[in-house]
Amino acid sequence: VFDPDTLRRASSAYTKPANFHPSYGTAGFRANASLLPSTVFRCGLLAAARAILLNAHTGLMITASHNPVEDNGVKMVDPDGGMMPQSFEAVAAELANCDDDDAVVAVLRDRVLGEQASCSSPQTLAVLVGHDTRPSAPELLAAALAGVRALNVHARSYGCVTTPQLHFLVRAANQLTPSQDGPGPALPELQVYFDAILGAFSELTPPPLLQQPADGTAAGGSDSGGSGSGGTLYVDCANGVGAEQIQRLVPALQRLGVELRLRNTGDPARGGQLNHRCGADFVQKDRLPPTDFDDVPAGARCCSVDGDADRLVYFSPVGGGGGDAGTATEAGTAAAPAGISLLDGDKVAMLAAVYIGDILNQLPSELLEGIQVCCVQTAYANGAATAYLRDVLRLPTVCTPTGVKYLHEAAHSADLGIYFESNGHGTVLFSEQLLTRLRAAAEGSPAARELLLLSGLINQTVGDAISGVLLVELILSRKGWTLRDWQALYTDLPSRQLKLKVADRGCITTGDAERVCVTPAGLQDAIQRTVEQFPRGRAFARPSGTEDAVRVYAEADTQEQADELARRVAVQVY
Ligand code: NG1
Ligand code: ZN
Repeated sequence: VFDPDTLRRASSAYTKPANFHPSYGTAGFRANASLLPSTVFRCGLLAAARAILLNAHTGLMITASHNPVEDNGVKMVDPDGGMMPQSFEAVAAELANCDDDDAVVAVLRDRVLGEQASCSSPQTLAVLVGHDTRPSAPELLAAALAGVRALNVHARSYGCVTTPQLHFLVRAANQLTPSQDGPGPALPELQVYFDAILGAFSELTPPPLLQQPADGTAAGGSDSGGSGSGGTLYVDCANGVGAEQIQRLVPALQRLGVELRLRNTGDPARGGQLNHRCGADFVQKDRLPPTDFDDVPAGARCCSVDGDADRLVYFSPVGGGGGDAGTATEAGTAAAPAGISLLDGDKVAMLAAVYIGDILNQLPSELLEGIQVCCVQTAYANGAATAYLRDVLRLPTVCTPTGVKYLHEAAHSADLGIYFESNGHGTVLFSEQLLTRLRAAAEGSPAARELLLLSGLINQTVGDAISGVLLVELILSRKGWTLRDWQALYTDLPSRQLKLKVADRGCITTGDAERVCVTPAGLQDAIQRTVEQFPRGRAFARPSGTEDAVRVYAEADTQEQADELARRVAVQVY
């Protein structure tokens, strides 16, 4: 498996820039793309090594998600489709930081492969690789493939796919029975992803309506009408990988009478740039409609995904053309003064929780014996969402630090774990114990069948905007809700986020799931004293794990107060 000379030769084509010191953060390795070829090559080595160590297929996704187009990144995927365990992050960083080829060989042999270095390489293992639409993708893909092949492991590129699709494929690959045909290992095609997700969706939805409106407009271009289902859904694809993939949902959504209109699809003729004034991160943080939405009427049902389509938020444009702007604001987003009425990841989580709650209430009680349901949030969850969970839904709630790996792990420890970051990244996880019970009960209980099908519709490996759109549309249709009805579940407290450039973000360390500052001494006391002056005030500051910045979050009774609280905390941080 391990030939030092081959490895050294391959590595010599990918020299690490001298002053570059990558670390594996919440988003994997991420940096300006020009710095990354050596890092991605070494991740190729590492993914191949992990495949050998675990005797299973692994994956690599090349993307910088919602970050600017000139950045890129790489994230490792484990055989179950989940993220690489945190215990492996230090050695990943060590490998990425090696200054020369000899060090790369040594770290890989001694720190990663160990005894396996002397075994022969199995011919049946593969590393599955995907990438987003960034111009740097081809060069970094070549680096990843070279890394995998340097360890004599099969490398399979799936081209431009969403991050959740790649995670799904890695899991699916490990569930296939190995075949002896052909030169390489048997691997799934992308179609298995659509077969699974759309298959579950079509079983959950009635057959297509016999009388579709001929021009697709009869159900109304706006969500402001009384009927919750059908109508037009405008999708902001962030000029990223989502555009091509979401197009494939068109026939499925027609089953609900929903017509998709895709915007920011990366069409060169329209000149839009990846994540630039568009995409889920922009919409959620700036609370503005994305570019390419000028003609979308106020009150229309819209959603936005990020560059690699693992985040999803919904929104309605407010104001401008009149429409039901006033009502939308009244219904819930005092935090969105002009521009949009936002339904963020918290709202998606609550919608899922309400619907799943409805189903759980219909299940035979013995099926739920000993079954634990929980909802996982971070400090960024709006206080009103947390209160709604606690007081109305009465669901156990867990707060974890920012970063999907923490939320995922917490959700995984329940039988049914609902987790979403406010920025729209999340999913619903089902335990094997619950699935086994649901399978056994499905024939006699429509509710058990429904929940079982939901587990097939919802990506079980990571948050997935594609499966998220289907889930939200299904629930709105089932409940006959408009965005206004959904928004009215609870009223968000006005909030404000700030991003501060500071000399050394490392000065700030936090505790209690990032809700309090531990260092520097005195900062937390100062924040606390300030917060106490604001009715319903809450605020925290934490170093970003993905950018060289400190983030401040504040919420309070009114937008002016939330802005003022954020500003005062920012002064204390500087
Ligand atoms: P940082 O930069 O650590 O705040 C951001 C998001 C996270 C998560 C990661 C990974 C916010 C406030 N933070 O992390 O939720 O999505 O990126 O992509 O949105
Ligand atoms: Zn993303």
